[in-house]
Amino acid sequence: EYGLEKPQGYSVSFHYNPHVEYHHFGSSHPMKPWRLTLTKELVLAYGLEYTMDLYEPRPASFEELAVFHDREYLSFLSKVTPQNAKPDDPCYLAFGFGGESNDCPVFDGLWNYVSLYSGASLNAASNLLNKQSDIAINWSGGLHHAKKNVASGFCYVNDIVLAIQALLTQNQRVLYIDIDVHHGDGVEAAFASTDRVFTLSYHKFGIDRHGYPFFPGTGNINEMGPTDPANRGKGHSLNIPIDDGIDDDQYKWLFKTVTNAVIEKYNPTAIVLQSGADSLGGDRLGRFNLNIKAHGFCIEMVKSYGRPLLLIGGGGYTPRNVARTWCHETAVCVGAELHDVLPAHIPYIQAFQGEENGGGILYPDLHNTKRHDNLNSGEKLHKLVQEALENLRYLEG
Ligand code: VJV
Ligand code: CA
Ligand code: ZN
Repeated sequence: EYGLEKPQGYSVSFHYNPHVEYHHFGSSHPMKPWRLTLTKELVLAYGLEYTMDLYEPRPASFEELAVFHDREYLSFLSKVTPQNAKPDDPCYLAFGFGGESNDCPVFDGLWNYVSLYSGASLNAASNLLNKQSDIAINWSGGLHHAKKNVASGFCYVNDIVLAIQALLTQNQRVLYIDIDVHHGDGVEAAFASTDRVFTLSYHKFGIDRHGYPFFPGTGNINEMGPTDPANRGKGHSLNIPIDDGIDDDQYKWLFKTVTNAVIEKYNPTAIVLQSGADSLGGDRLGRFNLNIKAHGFCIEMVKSYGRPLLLIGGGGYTPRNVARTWCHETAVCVGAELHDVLPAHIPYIQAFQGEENGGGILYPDLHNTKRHDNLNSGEKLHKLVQEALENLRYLEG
């Protein structure tokens, strides 16, 4: 009815527990789990549920999370509530809570929230392991900043690390690719001492006019993981620092050139792709100028390698465009083309209507909705690609 084609031979699974959407970080906090409701409604309105296997995963257990995280940290996470939290407790700050930015607030149901999104990533990984799916999707995951004993940048538990650890039980080499506008520092740090995971992150990097680095402040081109030759993880990270306002053609060229080279050289047996939607134009926290189809191009390209693929969410702070993008990328996975005019019967349709909300269509022009000047010259990008390819030489033993 909406122009769906037959799936092109890929078995796709969708892992989602709707309880995750009812959690609130606080009224003006940019992270809004409600964007997952909007995403799900678009996916259903286009009939994409008939083209995939749907799973409603159980929450991850304490023991499952302890495969990566420290028990003391998890025990704190499982007990803290807005009522019993003591912001002056030294362990509160040490675990990444409070602080002046309040990036990681304590909210009602926090433990339930982290167990739900992590359970979905673990469920998706096990579907790839037992070959039930070629592509497994969890839009509620992708919380790439969490460390083993510290919450950071809206992330409390690192579902990506947990999923990669699961994939490593049957895969010799896992490639992690991160197109969130922020550096995937937590995943990079977790696998800094192994050559069995290669991490590749594209992100905004630089210092603003007030002297503050763009969060988290790491991920320059020369950061390739440990340099100590005794460390097995040497040269197994690649960071692509990008400036404000990058456009569709530049990003697609950059992504294609560098990602192709990494895949050819590292030859992974499974790929995990974090598809943070804060790299879109008009994102509340982002700085890039990408349109939905340019973002989706990255998924299309990675899919074309035909390796087991775990596709997960991440950032994305303009909910209507997060939903559009992840719906489009779900369609890319199953090989469907979607009609630009949104189906009329979508719940929350008003979130997509009106000039400022994208005029009731799936692919509005997001270019320069936030007027970030493009600070990436062709010359700078060519030099960046050249350096990235040079860094890849460290992969040869
Ligand atoms: O930039 C930061 C940390 C500071 C910000 C400035 N203060 C003064 C000091 C600390 C350095 N944090 C970032 C975190 C971004 C996390 C991105 C997560 C992901 O997309 O990569 C993956 C899910 C940041 N940027 C914007 C904010 N924090 C922000 C936090 C808020 C807020 C508004 C903006 C927290 C609470 C409220 N508003 C109410
Ligand atoms: Ca990134
Ligand atoms: Zn982000």
